[in-house]
Amino acid sequence: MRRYGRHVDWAPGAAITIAGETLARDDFLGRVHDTALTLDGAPTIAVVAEATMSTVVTIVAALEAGVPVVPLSPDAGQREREHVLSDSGAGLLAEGGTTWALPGNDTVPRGDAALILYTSGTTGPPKGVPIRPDAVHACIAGLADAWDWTADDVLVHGLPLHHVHGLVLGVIGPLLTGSGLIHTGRPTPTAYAAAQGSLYFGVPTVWSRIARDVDSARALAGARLLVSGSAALPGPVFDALGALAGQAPIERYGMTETLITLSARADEQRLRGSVGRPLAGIQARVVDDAGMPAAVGQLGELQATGPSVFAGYLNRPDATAASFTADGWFRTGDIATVDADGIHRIVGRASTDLIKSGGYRVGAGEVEDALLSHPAVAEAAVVGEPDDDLGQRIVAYVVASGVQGDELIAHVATTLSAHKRPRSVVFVEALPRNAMGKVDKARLGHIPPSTMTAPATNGDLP
Ligand code: MCA
Ligand code: AMP
Repeated sequence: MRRYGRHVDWAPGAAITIAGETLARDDFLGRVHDTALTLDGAPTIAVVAEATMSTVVTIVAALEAGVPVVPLSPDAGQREREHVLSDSGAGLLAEGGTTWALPGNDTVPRGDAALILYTSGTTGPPKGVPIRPDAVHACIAGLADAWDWTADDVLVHGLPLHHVHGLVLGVIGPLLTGSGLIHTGRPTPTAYAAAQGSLYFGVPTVWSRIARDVDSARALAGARLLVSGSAALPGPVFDALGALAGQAPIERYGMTETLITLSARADEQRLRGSVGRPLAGIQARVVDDAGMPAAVGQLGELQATGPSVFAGYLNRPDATAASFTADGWFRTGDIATVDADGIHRIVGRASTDLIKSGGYRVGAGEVEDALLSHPAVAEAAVVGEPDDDLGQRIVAYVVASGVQGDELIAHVATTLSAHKRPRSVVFVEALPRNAMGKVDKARLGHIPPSTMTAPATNGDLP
């Protein structure tokens, strides 16, 4: 271990490549160290998380300097960006190699988080999740143990850098384990195939696109371990990769709030649909509706506790209180089973208002609010419908007049972010409601649309 700064020991190791730019490990850490010196004592820094070397250096340097980092989605619209900047109290903003002070915020005292990541709930704007440095270390140590992840590995992925998957696992992971990193810029099948690494990360959409691209899938035959996470890996994709790449991916499960809690192990048999066991230091339990441990094989809510679980949302004591049980376990909201061998399966989510599309968590309420902010929209209800490529596609049912579907899709993309945009808009005369007047989302999709639907060119899959 070589010590840089006061806060982190980065491991020596192999080169770092970000979207085509490569630096030897020492050169990378040297640049990080120089930048960290300029950030000493700085307030919380928001970083527009483009997949570029200079952005990665800035993020890692802030971590080294002990300055909390708020990664911003590069495609965040104005409303989302303003919310994240004001809610986090970031005093600096780094974008495209330039860093400037955010007036009004630069004197806000910073907390002790390494990262503040924003994640969606069922309603309202995204919530800030402060992630402690020791939580990051515990998570990577647990994954290194489960996956035999060492400095001999070269990790390949092309995931976005404003979430746990791409940033904590995908960038900080290599810097703590010593493995090399090739970030492919975008997670395309051909880029994954060309990289020829030993360890690969992807969301199910990425794995399913690779499985459909036979040559790229076959090119992964030399890899040591393929890992899937962020959403459920479809069984046919698991099977196809097993046949084409000679190995199926292992699955691991986690949340922004908890980091990774469960994973299949590299040295165990690969089981379709299983997310394995708790990582070292993590405890998990499946609890029935009465709050009692569910019997083996029975459905219940997955709850977790351990060193990588967060302590509470930023500025949201109400949401924090609702997320923990009386005995201090985090309520994931995911429905799971555990078998007699301690192997977990994720079966679904308790709320239909949290959508997973392409591995991104999107709150239905957030998209509905964005749609309602358009003057032509009177009512809106948003659901996730099954999709072969994205897992779930965001579909909006709206009561509106004088507007086309593509305009509403663009409105959401520019207000929130592109991945939160509905892939299609269905215009209806009225939303189905129950006796209490609440929208009955179970009946959406079964109501006759009115004459207008969004044209298929706006993100509709064939
Ligand atoms: C299209 N675009 C638009 C519009 N339509 N932009 C503005 N307005 C519009 N109307 C643009 C987009 O900006 C983008 O541009 C391009 O079209 C395609 O965008 P998108 O549809 O998002 O791409 P996709 O191909 O469908 O994306 C699939 C994906 C992506 C690559 C798999 O969903 C993805 O990266 N997912 C990863 C999510 C993830 O990492 N989740 C981790 C969180 P451009 O090409 O310029 O971008 S979960 C987590 O962290 C936990 C702990 C866990 O378990 O891992
Ligand atoms: P996020 O907070 O964006 O990190 O999303 C966390 C959510 O992703 C979890 O609550 C799960 O619903 C989902 N998730 C992550 N990994 C898996 C997995 N391997 N299988 C099924 N769902 C997953």
